[in-house]
Amino acid sequence: MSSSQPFHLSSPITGPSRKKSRFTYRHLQLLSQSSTSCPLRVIALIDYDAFYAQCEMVRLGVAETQPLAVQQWQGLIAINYPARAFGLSRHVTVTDAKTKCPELVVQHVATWREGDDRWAYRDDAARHIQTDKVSLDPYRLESRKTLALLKEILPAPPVQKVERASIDEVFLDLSAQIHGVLLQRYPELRYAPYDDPTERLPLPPSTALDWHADALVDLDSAETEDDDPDWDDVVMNIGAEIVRGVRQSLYEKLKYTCSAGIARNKMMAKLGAGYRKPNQQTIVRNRAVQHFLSGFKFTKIRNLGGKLGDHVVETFGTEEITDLLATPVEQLKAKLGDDTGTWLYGIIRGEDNSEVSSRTQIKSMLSAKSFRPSINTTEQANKWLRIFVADIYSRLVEEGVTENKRRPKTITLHHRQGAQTRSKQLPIPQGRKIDETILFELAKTLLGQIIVDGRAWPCANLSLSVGGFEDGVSGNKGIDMFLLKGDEARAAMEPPPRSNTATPNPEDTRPEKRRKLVEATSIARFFSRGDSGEEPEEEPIDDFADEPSAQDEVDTHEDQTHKSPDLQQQDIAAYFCQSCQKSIAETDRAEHEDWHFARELQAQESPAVKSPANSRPPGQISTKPKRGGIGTRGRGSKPEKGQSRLAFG
Ligand code: TTP
Ligand code: CA
Ligand code: CA
Repeated sequence: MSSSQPFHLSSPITGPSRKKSRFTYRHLQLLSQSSTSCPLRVIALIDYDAFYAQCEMVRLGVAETQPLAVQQWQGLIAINYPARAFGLSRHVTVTDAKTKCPELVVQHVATWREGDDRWAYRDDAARHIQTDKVSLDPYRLESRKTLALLKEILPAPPVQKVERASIDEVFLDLSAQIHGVLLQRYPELRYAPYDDPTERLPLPPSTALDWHADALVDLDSAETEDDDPDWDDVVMNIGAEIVRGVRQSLYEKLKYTCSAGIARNKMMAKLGAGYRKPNQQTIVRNRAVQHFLSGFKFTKIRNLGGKLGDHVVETFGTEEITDLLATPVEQLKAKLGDDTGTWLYGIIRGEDNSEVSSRTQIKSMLSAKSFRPSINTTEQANKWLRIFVADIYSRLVEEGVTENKRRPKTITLHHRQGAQTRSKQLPIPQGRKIDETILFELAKTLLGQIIVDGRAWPCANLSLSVGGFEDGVSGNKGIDMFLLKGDEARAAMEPPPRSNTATPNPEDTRPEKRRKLVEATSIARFFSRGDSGEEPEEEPIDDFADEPSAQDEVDTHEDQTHKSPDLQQQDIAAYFCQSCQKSIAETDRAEHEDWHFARELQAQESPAVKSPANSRPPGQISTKPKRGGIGTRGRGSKPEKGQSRLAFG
């Protein structure tokens, strides 16, 4: 059997005269499964250049060389590269920008305005900060268009693994696709001698790899360009080739340019993408990781841009990765907690085995407005609630809520006065269609509850969010589904094929059957959460709208007096499960389809990923610090709003 030892890149298997690769047939097998413990894995991050500015250029059909900036109220939030050549940046005022670059096209973002039922581009928006609210819909839609194209270009899932990381960023796990290319180009890799997966691979041909015009970051001090390549270099080279093709198609079909980073994990890919811009790709080979990292402050790393990073700086009195490298893991653990300490120890060594998760789905939607000056009446607040509802509802429609593909369970109103934030939450009644009227009624009820508590006015910020999304269809089809059209969508909606084991009767509520159903459901849930078991992420969009500073985090200091109890079902709607040929209560639909999904997954699962327990490499703990790792809610886990905002650049 194969070795269950985790592979350490830092301890290459070298001999006096190395005739074999450091990698084994088992590593190739892990590559084909996009395993996060595979030392040959290749991850890419695609980040669109001056994204909002490009969206406007495409929409307005301006020439590529035309300097253009996107304005939000009195500030600039995106500046295209021709405009950057004039020294323009986000910190320049609109007036200064026009002085520095007289031919600059300045486009204000679209806004919602009280009384209108749609956002629109308006010439007078900048003067209406008090009556308008920014709409990011145009950019969201473009973001989705590019994502849909990406998914079309890449091989179908499960080989394809794509994760939308923010409005203009997408992670690709290219491992399985590269595995296919490798076997095609190097047939000698197909069969392990003596069927022994621990056998080391033959070395790749020693001819120099052609990196075209790609940026390569410098190698670690112990490495030289004269060293013969090993398979980790070859896979990066193939990854670069794939990404080059993807970028070309994005440009040819949609006219968007992007920069990309290609590396062994998400963290290094993200750092690589920022290395050379615009319209370039950077490869961080394994042999260059440590040298590349030493050039960064750790606060530039994903998840370390926010409070966690600040805390680490305070604790260790440095921002330099190099300084932290000297700190023993025990000390990191003692100061930061076991999980966060271990995670940080790995991260500064360029280790990150977080998964590229295609199952990321929108988990909440938020619409917010900061008031300057503050507002003082229910009437004023209601006007904003109406806009929030219209904003959220249009996004819900896009997410397939009207077709009952997914629906949120709760609605929350956050209210800020000075530094104090309060929020109230209500369940969204099940069993009836979600529309603007019901959302508006709920929002007004929530506001009423805040008013009853007192100290409602003056109010500096209101935000409305819906969350707790549940699938109306099985598995991870949410995001992908609405990108599909017509027949495609119908085909994808088809229930999973019957498996050849006996079909259970999910209506059967005998304890044994019930228990199995629950188990299967939790397996499906597990898979839908990636390997951490945490709640899936929020909508992966950095929502800067009307939130000019990171201090407006909405979900700190929550005062959720109304936890959402499940509402009693009045009318029990039913749907027909094609696989079971049975009618199932609508309320049980998600669970039922989860069950099919879990079965399907189990049937498809490759031997190495038999159960959730070994979807992580043996002997390794999660690289993600758990929530509360350093004693504060949410720190150190998924980037919080503020963190992602800071890490955004
Ligand atoms: P970024 O990817 O950070 O920047 P960018 O795409 O404009 O430029 P680059 O070529 O350097 O990647 O952000 C993506 C979009 O998010 C950006 O076009 C506008 C928006 N954004 C804001 O609204 N406010 C901000 O503070 C930042 C950083 C971005
Ligand atoms: Ca960008
Ligand atoms: Ca970005």
